[in-house]
Amino acid sequence: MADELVFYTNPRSRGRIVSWMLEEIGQPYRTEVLDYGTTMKAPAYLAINPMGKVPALRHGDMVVTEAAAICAHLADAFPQAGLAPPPGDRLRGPYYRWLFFAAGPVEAAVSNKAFGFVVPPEREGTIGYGSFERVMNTLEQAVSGGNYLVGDKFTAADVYAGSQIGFGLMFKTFEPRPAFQHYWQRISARPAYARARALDEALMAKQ
Ligand SMILES: N[C@@H](CCC(=O)N[C@@H](CS)C(=O)NCC(=O)O)C(=O)O
Repeated sequence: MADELVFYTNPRSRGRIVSWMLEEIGQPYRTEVLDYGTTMKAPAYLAINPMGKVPALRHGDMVVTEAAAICAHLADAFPQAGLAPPPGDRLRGPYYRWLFFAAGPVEAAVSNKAFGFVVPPEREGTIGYGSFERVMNTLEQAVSGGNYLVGDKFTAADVYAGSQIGFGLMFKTFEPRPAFQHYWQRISARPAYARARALDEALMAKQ
């Protein structure tokens, strides 16, 4: 099938972000579970993602890796789901802004803090995220303006950035600020999130 969607994942991974996005899109897809250290590093999968990491998506003859890129691709490939402002729309800029902010500065700042890497204050002007505090403050402001990150509609930016916030609150790598908690409660109440979670829990039960 030319446009088949194949989702490569492990239920204990960032693949959960893509599970949620796929459920929001509502198109049929096939899931292939990869195991850490074995099938994830086998030649067959390295041909799909040389990083040997999940998630990855095959859409027809095209491969997309990186959870944020997969979310953005799916939103554009299935515009009927209404998960991205169309190109040319004035909200397309802010949509890119929060997707990239979450995949770049947020991911880096949170990972570095979790692993104890400290950026010397005099180098904050050089490192892309500045400081963990500045990233938290900026994201807090972004989720405080309305129900969603972009305009008044839920988008793929909420799936991706919201997942970072949800994981962060769960693993305590994010500060439990009320704005993050309220935003996460709001977006994780979506039926597609519940469906994705149930699918991932079922995959975990099989492991
Ligand atoms: N930047 C990638 C990160 C993917 C990633 O690090 N995945 C982890 C699981 S959450 C993984 O596959 N680790 C296996 C390994 O590196 O061996 C994305 O956002 O999709």
